[in-house]
Amino acid sequence: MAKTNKIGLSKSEYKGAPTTLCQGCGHNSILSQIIAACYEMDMMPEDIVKFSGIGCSSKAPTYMLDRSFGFNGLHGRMPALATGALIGDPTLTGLAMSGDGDSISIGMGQFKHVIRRNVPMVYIIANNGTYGLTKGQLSATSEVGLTLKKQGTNELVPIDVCFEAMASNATFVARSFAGDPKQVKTLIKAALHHNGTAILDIISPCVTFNNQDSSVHSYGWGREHNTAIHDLSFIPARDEIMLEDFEEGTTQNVPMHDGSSVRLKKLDRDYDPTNRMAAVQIIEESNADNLLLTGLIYIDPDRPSLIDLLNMTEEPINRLKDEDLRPTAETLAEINAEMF
Ligand SMILES: Cc1ncc(C[n+]2csc(CCOP(=O)(O)OP(=O)(O)O)c2C)c(N)n1
Ligand code: SF4
Ligand SMILES: [Mg+2]
Repeated sequence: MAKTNKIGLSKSEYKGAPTTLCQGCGHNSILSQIIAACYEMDMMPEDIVKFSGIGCSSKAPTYMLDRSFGFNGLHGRMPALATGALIGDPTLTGLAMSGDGDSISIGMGQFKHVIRRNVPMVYIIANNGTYGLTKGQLSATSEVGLTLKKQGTNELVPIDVCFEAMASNATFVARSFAGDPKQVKTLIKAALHHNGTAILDIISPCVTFNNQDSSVHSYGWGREHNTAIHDLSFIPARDEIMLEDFEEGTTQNVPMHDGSSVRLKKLDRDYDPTNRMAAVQIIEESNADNLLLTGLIYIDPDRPSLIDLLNMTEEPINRLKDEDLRPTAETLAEINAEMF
């Protein structure tokens, strides 16, 4: 008998079709952590809706959660369809997977606006600094000096995913590395409980087109330069936090809107992820110091999401019947009268 979680599902019930991504691709490792997080958090797959655009990263949702809803949209246009779908049914948990090309090149406008609206969804950017699916062109996150077989050397300054998210007033910004599965899983768990857009920039090496040790999106560089800001754990609402578990002065507990919390244990630096200025500064500093700084960079658990602001009906609008939606003749007459 396979082991099951609290809702009686085995881990294999969170899987999808067999992957067609290259062996060793960072995206495969992110998929395994999403599957593990949803299983461990006892999530019902049918309560999740997956979104993606175009790219190897955007193909990836096919290889997980095959009992969940899913929508594979146009290149770079996933945030708009996710916004519409989640307004249609805000009871679903939105889980988006995209790439640096999909979100930061062609989809940059959509990326910034979904963040500004704080649409409640997990938004993973599997960032490999290249267009993997179309065979290795430079992307908007490729570093200056990166030389790829197909395009030669990049001379343009890269766009930093986390910095752009901060500039758009994101309420959850984290960076991780596909080579650090434990941290990836913890951040996914926290992101799934955030009431707003949770941006996860995960460095996810493309082993076929951009994995030379000198590349900042390679396994070699990541392992060499990965520096965690803190040690993270996620505590679901059902697991009461025992105060005596806290070593005073060395841990910080960030409560989330649903009663769960993120617990941060200090490592080398004294860093508070609820401080916006500190977040902007740490992103800039880590780039200047050539570090892959990973962890929860910023969180604001209190800002209302788009769904909170829209004052939605109790019943999701995709389940309302015609008679609930159609105004009566008297109401229409009143509206018309107000206009003259
Ligand atoms: C409108 C449009 N332009 C260009 C393409 C070609 N195209 C397909 S995937 C892709 C880049 C994907 O890169 P990324 O999002 O980084 O995904 P990866 O494959 O690296 O995971 C491009 C340019 C397309 N499908 N549609
Ligand atoms: S081409 Fe690159 S990004 Fe695409 S599946 Fe292969 S390793 Fe992954
Ligand atoms: Mg890419």
